[in-house]
Amino acid sequence: MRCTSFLIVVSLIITAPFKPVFAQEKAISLVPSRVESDKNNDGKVDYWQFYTDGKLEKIEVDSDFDGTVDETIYFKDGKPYKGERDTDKDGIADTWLYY
Ligand SMILES: [Ca+2]
Ligand SMILES: [Ca+2]
Repeated sequence: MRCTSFLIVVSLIITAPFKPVFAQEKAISLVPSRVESDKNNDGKVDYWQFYTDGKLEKIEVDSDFDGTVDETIYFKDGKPYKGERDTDKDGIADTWLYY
């Protein structure tokens, strides 16, 4: 009986359809959606680049390193088209730049 069970298991393994297993069956995107930098080397991120499908969409900057974004630059087709700045540090943009 034991031998029969063993033979059944072995025959199932042998006749099972072979499917190779690859380490990475899913395609891994190497294009970042966000890049962060610490421009003043204080250990806190103060510069962000945002990408969609590999295209730069927006840059945010904390130019005075107080932990709050105070400048945003928007991109279209890889070129800047609009910028916003919060110069009085109230959290609301008060200066707009058009490229
Ligand atoms: Ca920093
Ligand atoms: Ca700031």
